[in-house]
Amino acid sequence: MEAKGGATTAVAVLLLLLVVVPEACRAERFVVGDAARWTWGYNYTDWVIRKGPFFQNDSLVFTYDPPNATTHAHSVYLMRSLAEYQSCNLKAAKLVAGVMQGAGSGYEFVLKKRKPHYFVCGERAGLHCTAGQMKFVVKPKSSACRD
Ligand SMILES: [Cu+2]
Repeated sequence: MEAKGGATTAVAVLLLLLVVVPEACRAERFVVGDAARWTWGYNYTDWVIRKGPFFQNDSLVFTYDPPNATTHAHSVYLMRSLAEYQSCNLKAAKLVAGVMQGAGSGYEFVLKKRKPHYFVCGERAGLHCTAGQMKFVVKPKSSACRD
């Protein structure tokens, strides 16, 4: 009887901990595309749906090889608007990480602002964005734990 009561108490404490410490309180680090990394032809919109939701102060890590004889060069740009994102129009886009910055452990972008982030690859004048599917939108949610 006593042992059963102890087990019940342990379960109650565990449940309390789960309620008090929600998972979203921790900032997380995501490697964009996981094993596929940042590359031509991968569906990053699906990746975002699988990995989300994202929270403020989470970080996205872009890893890609520097230009060489066997791989395409890649880069990371932020679009200013949904329209520019949809059309892959890079004229007003902001360079976030150049072709060399994805090497090694990659380029880490911290999602500091609670606004839509329109990420695209800017190579080949937008071709990697249009035909290569190298684009995705992330809108971090706020978390009471981080405010
Ligand atoms: Cu690219």
